[in-house]
Amino acid sequence: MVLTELQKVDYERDGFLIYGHLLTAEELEALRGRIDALASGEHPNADKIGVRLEAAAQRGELQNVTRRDKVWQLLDPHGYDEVIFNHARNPKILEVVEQLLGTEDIKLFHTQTLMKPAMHGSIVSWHQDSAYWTSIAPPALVSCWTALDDATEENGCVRMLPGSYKKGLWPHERTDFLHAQGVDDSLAIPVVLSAGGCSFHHSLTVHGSGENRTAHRRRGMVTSYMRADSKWIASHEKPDFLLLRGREYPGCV
Ligand SMILES: O=C(O)CCC(=O)C(=O)O
Repeated sequence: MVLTELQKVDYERDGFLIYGHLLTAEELEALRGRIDALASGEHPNADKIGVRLEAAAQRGELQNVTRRDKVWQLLDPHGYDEVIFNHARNPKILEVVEQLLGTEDIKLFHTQTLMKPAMHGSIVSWHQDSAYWTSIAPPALVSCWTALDDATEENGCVRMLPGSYKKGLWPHERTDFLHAQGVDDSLAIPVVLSAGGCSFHHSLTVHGSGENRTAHRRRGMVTSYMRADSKWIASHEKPDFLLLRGREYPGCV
């Protein structure tokens, strides 16, 4: 999975790369099955994983909807399932991440699945990941966004603001979530992907996604990586981050 010069130039200019097809049909099916089992409660670890429900479900408005389709986000699903863990360390993804991070020394920062169910999937506000991930310096992580379903403009694909990562940290308003201020959304690029395709983005790239009012689900599996020589700059205790490639650095994450 060696990136072409053009792909590297695109990433350097935009702060994201719409890579396209990456998973095999078998990898995709296996991943979908485990994600759905965790969301629906049928997985042996379903009661252990952190889950955020759709806002409408939290307000008690989705009465006739299955448990699976009330879920908005699964937190760190790689910690609860081997297939998802293997996806997070898929060599095809790590090879791209290595080129984008500029090092073979790579640690896993975290993973999440954003489910975006059919008919009532809600938005992800404009944000920079590093506005959330203030414990890691430098703010230069790379995420791989894997489409588990076709991601279209209609069903709420991710939208990226090209070049936004070059301006450092943008101001964010805080509610339950962070909302980047001053975004001109007419400049945003939709990341349209077929199921099994991937995009990669820098943690300072402003991005978000719209609602899903279509009859088609839009699940996205996000795996986020950092250089092993990154620093932990929070006052609370550092968790153990898994080394996926290369070597550890003393005093670093
Ligand atoms: O999947 C989405 O809608 C948003 C994804 C996102 O915010 C991320 O990958 O950091």
